[in-house]
Amino acid sequence: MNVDVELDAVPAEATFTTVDTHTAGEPTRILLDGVDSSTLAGDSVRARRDSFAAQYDWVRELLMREPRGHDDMFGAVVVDPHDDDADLGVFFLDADGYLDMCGHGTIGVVSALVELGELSADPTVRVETPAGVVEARPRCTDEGVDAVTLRMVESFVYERVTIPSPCSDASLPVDVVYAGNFFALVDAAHLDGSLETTPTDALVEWGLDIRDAVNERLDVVNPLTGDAARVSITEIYESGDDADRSIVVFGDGQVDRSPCGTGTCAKMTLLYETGRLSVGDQYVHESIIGTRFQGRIVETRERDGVETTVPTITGSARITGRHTFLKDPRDGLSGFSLSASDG
Ligand code: PYC
Repeated sequence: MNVDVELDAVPAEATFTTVDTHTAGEPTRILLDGVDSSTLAGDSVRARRDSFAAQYDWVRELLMREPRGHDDMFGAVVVDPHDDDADLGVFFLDADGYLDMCGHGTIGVVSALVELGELSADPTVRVETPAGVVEARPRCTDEGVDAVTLRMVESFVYERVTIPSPCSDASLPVDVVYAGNFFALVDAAHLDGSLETTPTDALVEWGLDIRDAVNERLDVVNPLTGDAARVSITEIYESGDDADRSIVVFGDGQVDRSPCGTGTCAKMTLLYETGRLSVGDQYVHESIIGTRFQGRIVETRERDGVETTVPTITGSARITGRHTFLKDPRDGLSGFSLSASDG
């Protein structure tokens, strides 16, 4: 998404309140206060996200990037939902931009808000996201929220394309799958080396090259909404005995430390479509740091000629801190990255 920020719209002084969580190792900095949500126009959380991006992209840069964040920081903004049936609205941001849906972030938001007493731990909490409404079921103990199960948006296999391999002269098959975001899914067996032995930097470079190559070849249009889209995430996966494993690369080279909620759904949908996972089967997905989500396909549907799955994922988040972030009027640095292509 291209965002034009009017620099003179950035106030000299500002204060923001966040609660920070990690879900299976991946951070979510949740903005609770500091942006007047009545200025976020639009008749959906997606439109409110776009309104935020047009007016407050500097807030994303301030909170996600250095010196308050870092290149792999991830965040969420809690807003009023538009959907009458939803309990809250949430959209997602990172050091580079915005994603339509995020599983680890939704688990973080629901866990934190319930533990802070800002959301009642009803059996089902309906969360409106830019990709649609997802249902969250927090599992509570005396100590707080132990885990959250999300019933995610419908997922489908979009297309299979072949691109040049980023690391050899061979060609590389890529499955493009929608699960709230469009993914490029690649079997690590088709690349040089395994996830364990290949340096993370190389996997990140390949992930970005693969995403670029797929976006060059495909004009993606979501068949369920008619919206034009881009592949935003690459997932390089390998199979294991008791869990499948993957590395998930997005943004300007961010690596998800969690097994990626939407990525777990994309992988399950691909396995279902190729007959390797059945409705109801338990699926275990492991991240690049060894943390896990459990998943399941609970339903399949046919909509407008598209075969879709309804996946669920379960994971745990913990609060890591509560912050009051300041923008001091003497501070000329409002959020920078050493590696971001736009500075
Ligand atoms: O959990 O869906 C997810 C996600 C997307 C990007 C980072 N995490």
